[in-house]
Amino acid sequence: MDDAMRDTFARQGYVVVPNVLNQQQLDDLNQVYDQHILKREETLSQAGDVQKRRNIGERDKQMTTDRHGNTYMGRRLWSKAYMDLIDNETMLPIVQEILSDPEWGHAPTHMPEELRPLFRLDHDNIHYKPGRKPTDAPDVGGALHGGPSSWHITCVYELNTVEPGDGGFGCVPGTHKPENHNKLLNIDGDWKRNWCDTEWTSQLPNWDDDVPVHRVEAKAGDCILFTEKLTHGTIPWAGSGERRTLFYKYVPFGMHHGDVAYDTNDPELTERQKRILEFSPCWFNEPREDKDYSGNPALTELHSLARVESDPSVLLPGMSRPRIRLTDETKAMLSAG
Ligand SMILES: O=C(O)CCC(=O)C(=O)O
Repeated sequence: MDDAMRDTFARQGYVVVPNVLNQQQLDDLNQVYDQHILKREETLSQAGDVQKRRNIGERDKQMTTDRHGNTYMGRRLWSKAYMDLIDNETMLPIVQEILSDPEWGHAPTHMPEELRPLFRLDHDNIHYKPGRKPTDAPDVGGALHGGPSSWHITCVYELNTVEPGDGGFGCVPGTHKPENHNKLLNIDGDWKRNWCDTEWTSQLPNWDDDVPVHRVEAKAGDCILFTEKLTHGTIPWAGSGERRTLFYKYVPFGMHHGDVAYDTNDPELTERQKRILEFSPCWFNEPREDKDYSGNPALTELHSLARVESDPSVLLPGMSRPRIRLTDETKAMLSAG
């Protein structure tokens, strides 16, 4: 990451990294994408459902076990080109820098230095929208979400160019910092749903001009990198072309988030890709209580240096530390030393 990019990311909470994918990579990714769209459209038209077109690519079940004895299942769009996105050569060092240096507020400060480079791909998402026709039903987009205490970051790969006014990724730059996020919290009304003026949605009339919304445009092959500390959402799609977007969401070592588990035994994966897909062997936070980890007790093992809070003294100006999700019982145990 050069200094200009680093400054932009620190100020806005996102940055567009241009020309990350070349034409060959785009063609290979789009070819697999095409097959899934065809499959999806067939299923939806048989079901008479023309609305549910946002997420494509159900997870195939692929049960497998890693060297720590954790079991995994689930993969979506999958080919050599998709595997290579796991550790894309342009994005990998940037992701590593942001997830391993506690000054950005993703990695807890008490994580030992040697573990910091070992970030993980937590899950991926795929957003698709067909080119819009005048007869299509209104598109309402998605609510704003994300906040300063999050600890994951996302690489958003655009497989088609997003033109001005098309929609897609939108955000409120600067709201990864509590000072700006609080300006949103102080807006009267449902600001999470009424954040953007489009043909089908309106921004609240009392929106705070200090926190303007960005509609982020990008060329096919660009990558929008954003921190999930940033308040962001989906702007309704008005483009005449298709929206084809991939989201790769990474967490620091030992930080549970969504915990989608990938097939780490695929022989086509490189050692580095397998490492990035594998669960951490011990943790600095605990999994969500709504998930069942009884089959994977290793995924609940706390690192011996786990603490209740990350030290805020190392943070870049205005940045927020990650929330360490722990049960009250664990907090009490750690606090008692
Ligand atoms: O680009 C978009 O549609 C927004 C995606 C989003 O909200 C997310 O990945 O959490």
